[in-house]
Amino acid sequence: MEGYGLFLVLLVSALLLGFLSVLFALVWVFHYREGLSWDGGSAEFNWHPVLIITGFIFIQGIAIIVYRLPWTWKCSKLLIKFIHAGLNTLAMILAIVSLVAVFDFHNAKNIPNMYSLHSWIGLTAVIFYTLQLVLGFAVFLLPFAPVSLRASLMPIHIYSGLLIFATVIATALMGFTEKLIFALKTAPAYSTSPPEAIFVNTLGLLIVIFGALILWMATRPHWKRPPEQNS
Ligand code: ASC
Repeated sequence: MEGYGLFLVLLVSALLLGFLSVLFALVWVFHYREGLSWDGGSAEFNWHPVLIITGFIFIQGIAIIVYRLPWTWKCSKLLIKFIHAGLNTLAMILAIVSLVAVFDFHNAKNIPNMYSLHSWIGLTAVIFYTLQLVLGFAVFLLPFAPVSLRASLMPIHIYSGLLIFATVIATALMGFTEKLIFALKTAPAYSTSPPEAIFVNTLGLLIVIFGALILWMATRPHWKRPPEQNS
Protein backbone atom coordinates (compact mmCIF):
# COMPACT_ATOMS: atom_id res chain seq x y z
CA MET A 1 0.00 0.00 0.00
CA GLU A 2 2.84 2.35 -0.91
CA GLY A 3 1.76 6.00 -0.94
CA TYR A 4 -1.77 5.08 0.03
CA GLY A 5 -2.23 8.47 1.77
CA LEU A 6 -1.37 10.25 -1.48
CA PHE A 7 -3.84 8.04 -3.35
CA LEU A 8 -6.62 9.16 -0.97
CA VAL A 9 -5.69 12.84 -1.39
CA LEU A 10 -5.84 12.46 -5.18
CA LEU A 11 -9.10 10.53 -4.97
CA VAL A 12 -10.81 13.15 -2.79
CA SER A 13 -9.48 15.91 -5.08
CA ALA A 14 -10.80 14.07 -8.16
CA LEU A 15 -14.22 13.55 -6.53
CA LEU A 16 -14.42 17.25 -5.58
CA LEU A 17 -13.39 18.29 -9.12
CA GLY A 18 -15.93 15.86 -10.60
CA PHE A 19 -18.81 17.12 -8.47
CA LEU A 20 -17.74 20.72 -9.10
CA SER A 21 -17.70 20.08 -12.87
CA VAL A 22 -21.26 18.69 -12.78
CA LEU A 23 -22.33 21.69 -10.66
CA PHE A 24 -20.66 24.09 -13.14
CA ALA A 25 -22.49 22.36 -16.02
CA LEU A 26 -25.82 22.86 -14.22
CA VAL A 27 -25.04 26.51 -13.39
CA TRP A 28 -24.03 27.04 -17.03
CA VAL A 29 -27.29 25.72 -18.46
CA PHE A 30 -29.64 27.13 -15.77
CA HIS A 31 -28.01 30.49 -15.00
CA TYR A 32 -26.38 31.43 -18.33
CA ARG A 33 -28.54 29.40 -20.78
CA GLU A 34 -32.13 28.22 -21.23
CA GLY A 35 -32.28 25.44 -18.61
CA LEU A 36 -33.29 21.85 -19.38
CA SER A 37 -36.33 20.42 -21.18
CA TRP A 38 -37.12 18.05 -24.06
CA ASP A 39 -38.86 20.40 -26.50
CA GLY A 40 -36.65 20.56 -29.63
CA GLY A 41 -35.23 23.91 -28.48
CA SER A 42 -32.00 25.07 -26.85
CA ALA A 43 -33.08 23.67 -23.48
CA GLU A 44 -33.05 20.22 -25.10
CA PHE A 45 -29.55 20.78 -26.50
CA ASN A 46 -28.47 21.69 -22.94
CA TRP A 47 -28.88 18.05 -21.87
CA HIS A 48 -25.80 17.38 -24.05
CA PRO A 49 -23.14 19.07 -21.88
CA VAL A 50 -24.88 18.08 -18.63
CA LEU A 51 -25.10 14.36 -19.49
CA ILE A 52 -21.64 14.21 -21.09
CA ILE A 53 -19.96 15.81 -18.06
CA THR A 54 -21.96 13.71 -15.57
CA GLY A 55 -21.78 10.39 -17.39
CA PHE A 56 -19.06 10.36 -19.98
CA ILE A 57 -16.49 12.26 -17.90
CA PHE A 58 -17.27 11.94 -14.16
CA ILE A 59 -18.82 8.44 -14.03
CA GLN A 60 -16.38 7.07 -16.62
CA GLY A 61 -13.46 8.47 -14.59
CA ILE A 62 -14.68 6.73 -11.42
CA ALA A 63 -15.29 3.49 -13.36
CA ILE A 64 -11.64 3.56 -14.51
CA ILE A 65 -10.16 3.72 -11.00
CA VAL A 66 -12.64 1.48 -9.19
CA TYR A 67 -10.17 -1.46 -9.05
CA ARG A 68 -7.65 0.79 -7.30
CA LEU A 69 -9.79 1.74 -4.29
CA PRO A 70 -7.91 -0.04 -1.45
CA TRP A 71 -11.05 -0.82 0.60
CA THR A 72 -12.41 -2.88 -2.33
CA TRP A 73 -9.39 -5.20 -2.34
CA LYS A 74 -11.05 -7.54 0.14
CA CYS A 75 -14.20 -7.71 -2.05
CA SER A 76 -14.38 -10.37 -4.73
CA LYS A 77 -12.85 -9.38 -8.07
CA LEU A 78 -16.11 -10.39 -9.78
CA LEU A 79 -18.07 -7.81 -7.74
CA ILE A 80 -15.63 -5.04 -8.71
CA LYS A 81 -15.85 -6.15 -12.35
CA PHE A 82 -19.64 -5.77 -12.15
CA ILE A 83 -19.26 -2.29 -10.64
CA HIS A 84 -16.71 -1.34 -13.36
CA ALA A 85 -19.02 -2.66 -16.12
CA GLY A 86 -22.14 -1.18 -14.48
CA LEU A 87 -20.70 2.34 -14.16
CA ASN A 88 -19.42 2.18 -17.75
CA THR A 89 -22.86 0.99 -18.96
CA LEU A 90 -24.51 3.90 -17.15
CA ALA A 91 -21.99 6.31 -18.70
CA MET A 92 -22.68 4.85 -22.16
CA ILE A 93 -26.45 5.26 -21.75
CA LEU A 94 -26.07 8.89 -20.62
CA ALA A 95 -23.70 9.59 -23.55
CA ILE A 96 -26.16 8.11 -26.05
CA VAL A 97 -29.10 10.07 -24.59
CA SER A 98 -26.95 13.22 -24.81
CA LEU A 99 -26.34 12.52 -28.53
CA VAL A 100 -30.06 11.98 -29.13
CA ALA A 101 -30.69 15.40 -27.52
CA VAL A 102 -28.28 17.09 -29.97
CA PHE A 103 -29.55 15.32 -33.12
CA ASP A 104 -33.17 15.98 -32.09
CA PHE A 105 -32.42 19.66 -31.47
CA HIS A 106 -30.51 20.01 -34.76
CA ASN A 107 -33.28 18.29 -36.76
CA ALA A 108 -36.00 20.43 -35.12
CA LYS A 109 -34.07 23.61 -35.98
CA ASN A 110 -32.73 22.46 -39.39
CA ILE A 111 -29.13 22.68 -38.21
CA PRO A 112 -26.77 20.28 -40.09
CA ASN A 113 -25.38 17.26 -38.22
CA MET A 114 -21.85 15.82 -38.12
CA TYR A 115 -19.89 18.57 -39.86
CA SER A 116 -17.60 19.66 -37.02
CA LEU A 117 -14.42 17.99 -35.75
CA HIS A 118 -16.13 17.89 -32.31
CA SER A 119 -18.90 15.72 -33.78
CA TRP A 120 -16.54 13.44 -35.72
CA ILE A 121 -14.27 12.69 -32.77
CA GLY A 122 -17.17 12.60 -30.30
CA LEU A 123 -19.27 10.08 -32.26
CA THR A 124 -16.14 7.96 -32.85
CA ALA A 125 -15.48 7.99 -29.08
CA VAL A 126 -19.05 6.82 -28.30
CA ILE A 127 -18.81 4.01 -30.89
CA PHE A 128 -15.42 2.79 -29.60
CA TYR A 129 -16.63 3.09 -25.99
CA THR A 130 -19.60 0.84 -26.83
CA LEU A 131 -17.30 -1.68 -28.57
CA GLN A 132 -14.93 -1.60 -25.60
CA LEU A 133 -17.84 -2.30 -23.25
CA VAL A 134 -19.22 -5.20 -25.31
CA LEU A 135 -15.76 -6.74 -25.82
CA GLY A 136 -14.82 -6.24 -22.15
CA PHE A 137 -18.08 -7.89 -21.07
CA ALA A 138 -17.56 -10.88 -23.40
CA VAL A 139 -13.90 -11.45 -22.54
CA PHE A 140 -13.42 -10.42 -18.91
CA LEU A 141 -16.86 -10.81 -17.29
CA LEU A 142 -18.47 -13.83 -18.96
CA PRO A 143 -16.77 -17.07 -17.86
CA PHE A 144 -15.90 -18.39 -21.34
CA ALA A 145 -12.66 -16.72 -22.44
CA PRO A 146 -9.45 -18.62 -21.61
CA VAL A 147 -6.96 -16.91 -19.29
CA SER A 148 -4.46 -16.66 -22.20
CA LEU A 149 -6.93 -14.57 -24.24
CA ARG A 150 -7.76 -12.39 -21.19
CA ALA A 151 -4.06 -11.82 -20.54
CA SER A 152 -3.31 -10.85 -24.15
CA LEU A 153 -6.29 -8.51 -24.43
CA MET A 154 -5.87 -6.81 -21.02
CA PRO A 155 -3.12 -4.34 -22.08
CA ILE A 156 -5.22 -3.37 -25.13
CA HIS A 157 -8.34 -2.97 -22.96
CA ILE A 158 -6.44 -0.70 -20.55
CA TYR A 159 -4.80 1.31 -23.34
CA SER A 160 -8.00 1.83 -25.34
CA GLY A 161 -9.98 2.67 -22.19
CA LEU A 162 -7.52 5.40 -21.20
CA LEU A 163 -7.31 6.65 -24.80
CA ILE A 164 -11.10 6.91 -25.07
CA PHE A 165 -11.32 8.73 -21.71
CA ALA A 166 -8.67 11.28 -22.75
CA THR A 167 -10.33 11.68 -26.14
CA VAL A 168 -13.71 12.34 -24.51
CA ILE A 169 -12.15 15.15 -22.46
CA ALA A 170 -10.50 16.66 -25.54
CA THR A 171 -13.85 16.43 -27.35
CA ALA A 172 -15.65 18.18 -24.49
CA LEU A 173 -13.13 21.04 -24.70
CA MET A 174 -13.82 21.41 -28.43
CA GLY A 175 -17.54 21.42 -27.61
CA PHE A 176 -17.17 24.21 -25.02
CA THR A 177 -15.26 26.35 -27.51
CA GLU A 178 -17.82 25.72 -30.27
CA LYS A 179 -20.78 26.48 -28.03
CA LEU A 180 -19.21 29.69 -26.67
CA ILE A 181 -18.37 30.91 -30.19
CA PHE A 182 -21.94 30.12 -31.40
CA ALA A 183 -23.75 31.49 -28.35
CA LEU A 184 -21.60 34.58 -27.75
CA LYS A 185 -21.55 35.89 -31.34
CA THR A 186 -22.95 39.32 -30.62
CA ALA A 187 -22.80 41.40 -27.44
CA PRO A 188 -21.44 40.13 -25.23
CA ALA A 189 -18.99 38.59 -27.73
CA TYR A 190 -16.72 35.72 -26.60
CA SER A 191 -13.72 37.94 -27.45
CA THR A 192 -14.75 40.42 -24.75
CA SER A 193 -14.49 37.72 -22.02
CA PRO A 194 -18.01 38.01 -20.56
CA PRO A 195 -18.76 36.11 -17.30
CA GLU A 196 -20.20 33.08 -19.15
CA ALA A 197 -16.99 32.71 -21.18
CA ILE A 198 -14.77 32.91 -18.07
CA PHE A 199 -17.08 30.45 -16.30
CA VAL A 200 -17.05 27.84 -19.10
CA ASN A 201 -13.31 28.24 -19.73
CA THR A 202 -12.90 27.48 -15.99
CA LEU A 203 -15.13 24.42 -16.37
CA GLY A 204 -12.76 23.23 -19.12
CA LEU A 205 -9.79 23.64 -16.79
CA LEU A 206 -11.56 21.69 -14.01
CA ILE A 207 -12.22 18.82 -16.40
CA VAL A 208 -8.61 18.71 -17.61
CA ILE A 209 -7.37 18.53 -14.00
CA PHE A 210 -9.97 15.84 -13.20
CA GLY A 211 -8.74 13.82 -16.19
CA ALA A 212 -5.10 14.33 -15.22
CA LEU A 213 -5.75 12.96 -11.70
CA ILE A 214 -7.71 9.94 -12.98
CA LEU A 215 -5.00 9.08 -15.54
CA TRP A 216 -2.28 9.40 -12.88
CA MET A 217 -4.15 7.20 -10.36
CA ALA A 218 -4.92 4.62 -13.06
CA THR A 219 -1.33 4.28 -14.29
CA ARG A 220 0.79 4.02 -11.09
CA PRO A 221 1.85 0.34 -10.89
CA HIS A 222 2.13 0.41 -7.06
CA TRP A 223 -1.58 1.31 -6.67
CA LYS A 224 -2.77 -1.78 -8.54
CA ARG A 225 -5.18 -4.18 -6.88
CA PRO A 226 -3.07 -7.06 -5.48
CA PRO A 227 -3.48 -10.38 -7.39
CA GLU A 228 -6.13 -12.78 -6.03
CA GLN A 229 -4.83 -14.96 -3.20
CA ASN A 230 -5.54 -18.66 -3.79
CA SER A 231 -6.05 -20.22 -0.38
C1 ASC B 1 -9.40 -11.15 -16.10
C2 ASC B 1 -9.04 -10.95 -14.74
C3 ASC B 1 -7.71 -10.71 -14.69
C4 ASC B 1 -7.15 -10.75 -16.05
C5 ASC B 1 -6.10 -11.84 -16.15
C6 ASC B 1 -5.42 -11.79 -17.47
O1 ASC B 1 -10.52 -11.39 -16.51
O2 ASC B 1 -9.83 -11.01 -13.70
O3 ASC B 1 -6.98 -10.44 -13.62
O4 ASC B 1 -8.27 -11.03 -16.91
O5 ASC B 1 -6.69 -13.09 -15.98
O6 ASC B 1 -4.59 -10.68 -17.55
